[in-house]
Amino acid sequence: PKTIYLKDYRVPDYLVDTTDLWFELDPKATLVKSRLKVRRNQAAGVGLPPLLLDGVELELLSVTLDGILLSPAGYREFPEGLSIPVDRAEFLLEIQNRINPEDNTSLEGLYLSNGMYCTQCEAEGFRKITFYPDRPDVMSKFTTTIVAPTDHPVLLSNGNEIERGNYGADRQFVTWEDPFAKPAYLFALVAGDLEQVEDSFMTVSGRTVKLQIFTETKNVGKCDHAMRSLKSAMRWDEEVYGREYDLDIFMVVAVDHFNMGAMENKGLNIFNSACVLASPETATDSAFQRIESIVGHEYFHNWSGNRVTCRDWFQLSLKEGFTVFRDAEFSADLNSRAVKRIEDVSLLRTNQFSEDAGPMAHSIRPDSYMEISNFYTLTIYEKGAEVVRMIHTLLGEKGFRKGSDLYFKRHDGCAVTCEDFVKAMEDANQVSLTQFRRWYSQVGTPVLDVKDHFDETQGVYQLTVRQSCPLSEKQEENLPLHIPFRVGMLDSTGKEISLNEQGLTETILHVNGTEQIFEFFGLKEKPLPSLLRGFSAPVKVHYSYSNEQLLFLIRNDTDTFNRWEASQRLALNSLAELQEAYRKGEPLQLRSELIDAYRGVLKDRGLDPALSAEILQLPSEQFVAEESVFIDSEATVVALEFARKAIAEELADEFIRCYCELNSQKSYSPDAKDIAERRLKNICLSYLCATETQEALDMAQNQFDSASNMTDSAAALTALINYAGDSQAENSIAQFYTRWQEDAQVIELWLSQQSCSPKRGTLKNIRALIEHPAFEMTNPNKVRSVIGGFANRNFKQFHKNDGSGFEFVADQVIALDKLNPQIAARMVIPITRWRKYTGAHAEEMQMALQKVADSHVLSKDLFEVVSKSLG
Ligand code: B3K
Ligand code: ZN
Repeated sequence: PKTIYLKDYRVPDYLVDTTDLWFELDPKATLVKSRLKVRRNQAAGVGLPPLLLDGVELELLSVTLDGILLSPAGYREFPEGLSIPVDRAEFLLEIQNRINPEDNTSLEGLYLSNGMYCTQCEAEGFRKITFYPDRPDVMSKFTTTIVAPTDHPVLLSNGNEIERGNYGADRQFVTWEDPFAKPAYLFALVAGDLEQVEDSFMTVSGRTVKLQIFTETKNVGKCDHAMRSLKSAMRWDEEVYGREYDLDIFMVVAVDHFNMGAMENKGLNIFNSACVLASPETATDSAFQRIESIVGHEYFHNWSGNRVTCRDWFQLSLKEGFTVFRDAEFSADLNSRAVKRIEDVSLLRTNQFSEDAGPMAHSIRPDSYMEISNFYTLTIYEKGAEVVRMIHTLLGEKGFRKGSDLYFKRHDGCAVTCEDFVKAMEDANQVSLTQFRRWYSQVGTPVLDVKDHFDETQGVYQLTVRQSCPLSEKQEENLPLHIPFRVGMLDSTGKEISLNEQGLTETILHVNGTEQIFEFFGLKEKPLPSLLRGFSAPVKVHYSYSNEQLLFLIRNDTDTFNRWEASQRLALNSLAELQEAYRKGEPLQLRSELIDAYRGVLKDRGLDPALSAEILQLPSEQFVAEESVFIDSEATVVALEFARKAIAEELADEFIRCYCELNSQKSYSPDAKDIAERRLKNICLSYLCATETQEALDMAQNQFDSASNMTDSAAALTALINYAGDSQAENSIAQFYTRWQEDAQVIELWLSQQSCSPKRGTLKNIRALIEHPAFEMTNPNKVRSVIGGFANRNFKQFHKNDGSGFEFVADQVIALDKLNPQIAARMVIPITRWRKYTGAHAEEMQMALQKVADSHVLSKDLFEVVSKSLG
């Protein structure tokens, strides 16, 4: 496979003004006819080069140019496309080809899911449908006719329906027209026997938009939450960004076989069922929240992605980073802002930071790739969103809005670059973001080393900030970044200190050099700094807080995020000590500060339960691992298990009291307050069960037997799986399956609960799960539940010292690659991080990876990841 470079970007030679498509659907032989009005792009230069079209796995039937059928000598077909010599600057090109949706297990292009036809074109899936200049800077107006047998009554595509009727005796057709020019990656088609849930939305200018969610009949009762979320998102985008919806209809379709969460196709969003369907009985609180945020995310793409799209795929973060930032703010406005921030930062630090430190590290605007599908990463999405958030921080709410207004106005209907986004932000605010731009091109997680000094006689407090970024072959030189560093300070009574005459207690320090000193005057005593409040930049901060100071911050900081952050640091310090003791063969003992902190949180009735829940959670094994220079997996597991149990035993009374207080029987609502209370309650239950006492397990069993919502039911089941004796655990697993076997979303949860269990998730059980009738290797959700759950979230079993976990994953990856390369390339990631492990452990991971490399001719997707990790 060859590498594609950003520096090689050239504007397209030809543009396509209109695209008329005709589909005659058939599982094995779908006929596709396309009619393209093609025009030479003057901006590309003089002369008439051959027209190059992308096409993969297509059976070409005919090519017609301005009505003249070309003989095979009139064009050249090659493995991934078609080249047609042309002699005029404008022409009508007609192509007919056949495709096989049934055999398409890559879930890219046109494929079948439970008998329903659907498409996924981003990034380069349209070329699996027909020959086309499949690149986002070719934007065209699409008209689509779908012909299908009558057992597929619902026929959908982008835009508005303009015609329908019978086609012969036993077929029907529907024609759709999308008035907005769009790149092929936003094309969509759906055909099936679907039911619909309908509602409407009145836009700010008084237009009524029809809203429809399509799904299989059995799921019509699970669409309410998505519909509510959609309407909230439409309102929010009007209010916060001044963005109105632009078509008369907005459709959402739920699909069971889907490679990712959802897809923002113009007017016809296609969703992974797991990201749209929910009811209190079947979906957990986190599923409710995920649905709200993904529905918002896809809806927001209509402006940040569709109306203004990407020039090329190196600019992916232009739409994804911005849209993640938008959906995060949407969720923060609708729920608990503090918790949303904590969750997002947690994800970033655990998973994006490790991506930065791993073999696939890239900047948010990468400069090369082999397979673009591999670059739908946490770096592009989450770090990209952090970069947009920093612009927001630097410009302020109003300035940012001025910038986004200008961006949308200037570039509406265009395919643009990250540079255009930054430029609009600059121009609207008359500021320079020259140095800030380095965030787009530099790889790696920056580190801020902070030291302080207090001059008692002068009352001057100095913060010395040094920035650095680990170098790698990806980043041989790092220039200083512009980092907005939000700080506050506490005095010895826990009160905030004014940092200037106006009494401001918080400030943003502009860190932009390698080393800088910031001074604060008129202080009576040495303050305790509260650094990087709200996680104002995606960096690591090193400042040596004592454990007493961390405890003080947990209790007194006014920045909610930093209270949580202090609890994480305190826990990490304690875990590091336990690991050290374990390595030395000394007796393990957990620090009293951590217990004191947790006790304080459990006793503080005034504290927001959402924050209590966050603070009471120990860092995950994955985060502990990410924070270590070299990972000792055994010591990591031992330390966490020991800490969990010690906390549970020490605070058992407090956990029981808190659990009982919150264990009400009120009816389910997915609002922030109720979610927080359920979360706190279930954290208490989980700690209690870690003691493995009969009393605790009885509580879990009771909750499992009587739960009226999936959050409580699933939490109880997890506790039983992880801590109850074999027969009690197995009974619950079986009972749960019997009750929910018909519900795909619940079964996905059930699968992952087992594969993530440190106890039950032994390899033997996981192998059995793969053979279970509920498992399907061609369904990415099931693969993610079992294989992904095991490799990403079952640290203990996956990292077993005999290497069996790695080999198992390698075998699955090999099998998957032949079915679905995109998913194979995702599942292999946990074994590519071998360089961070020590000794035999690293060797075993490397061997498993080598086994994948040697197994067969790898897909482009898998080849890129494996070769970069072994190299
Ligand atoms: N834009 C899609 C992602 C497509 C991934 C293709 N491999 C979903 C989203 O980010 O909204
Ligand atoms: Zn997106």
